[in-house]
Amino acid sequence: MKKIFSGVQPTGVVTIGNYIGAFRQFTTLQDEYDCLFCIVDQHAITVPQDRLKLRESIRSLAALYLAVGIDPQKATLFIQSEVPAHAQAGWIMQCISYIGELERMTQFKDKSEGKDGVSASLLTYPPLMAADILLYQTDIVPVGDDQKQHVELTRDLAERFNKRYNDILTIPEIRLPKNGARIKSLQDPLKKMSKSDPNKKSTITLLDTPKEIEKKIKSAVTDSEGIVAFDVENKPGVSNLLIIESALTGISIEDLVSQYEGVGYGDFKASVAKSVIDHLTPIQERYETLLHSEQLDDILDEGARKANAMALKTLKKMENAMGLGRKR
Ligand code: ATP
Ligand code: LTN
Repeated sequence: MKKIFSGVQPTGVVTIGNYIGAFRQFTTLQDEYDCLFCIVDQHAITVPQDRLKLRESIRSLAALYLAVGIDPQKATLFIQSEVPAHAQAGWIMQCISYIGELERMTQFKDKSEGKDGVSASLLTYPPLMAADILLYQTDIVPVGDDQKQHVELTRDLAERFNKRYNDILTIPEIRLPKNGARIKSLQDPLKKMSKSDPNKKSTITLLDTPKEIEKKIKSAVTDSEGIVAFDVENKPGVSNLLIIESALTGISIEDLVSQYEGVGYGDFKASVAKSVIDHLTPIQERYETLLHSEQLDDILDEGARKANAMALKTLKKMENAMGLGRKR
């Protein structure tokens, strides 16, 4: 079976952007592939995090993975910091990365531009992500559009390693969702929806109440035309809402647009909100049961055990090829 690896940062509650762009694919992929899903807490600390909130986010994210339908019998769910090989292989990947290529990453530029005291880890984030992926000899990485550059760098680093040392690492492919690879902020539809956005009105999280969802969609930025049509360039706000509704209901954008003929923005938004609420309600019910269960800890323990065994195999091969330590 081909291998899939993907990671999500525990940096706040998962948004419908994360869900549509990444999470949702995970549940269908687990039937066909050997899947590993990782809570990448070491990536989260590249920017300062509150200790208690980070702990809470890790647990919440684990429960959400399961609530959306990840089945621990089929997929391995684990926490990055519980598998030390990630940091070890991350260091090796840093050693074969060039500063220039890391400085060219748009995520680094976005997160560091104009800021004082930028951590070194914000720059070396992609080599750690490469390690995450390469340790499991991953074939496919399902992510949203914003991660394309990082997966391309991972491929370059794997090829570089294989050429320089030994043909050890599998070169992974990226898999983008057909629909909704980049859901936009509700307040600025030119920016991506991001779970760490300080403006809570910009995002809908998987744990928002129906009231919150209605309110946020009602205040979503649109335009003054008053016609529901799909035109990403000229009507980014309306188009974003159409993409969200289409992704959650499975109804095509064309069909939605014809349904909304002659309908004003007020009713359009109410209907989008209803679709979002209907989709999220069963997920939220499952989440509440899982969050405080012992079962959640058992699943994470077993996930870490399996991931450790797999990751160590590749790490040893890499260290041997490079001459690190003693031969094992
Ligand atoms: P942060 O705000 O902390 O950077 P994020 O919202 O960008 O977080 P990540 O944890 O970095 O989320 O990403 C988790 C997954 O969700 C990744 O596969 C990423 O590509 C995808 N993703 C993130 N934002 C969006 C979005 N707006 N639309 C579609 N997919 C997204
Ligand atoms: N960088 C990703 C999170 C991430 C990831 C990974 C995704 C870390 N390691 C490995 C896929 C595979 C992000 O910010 N979305």
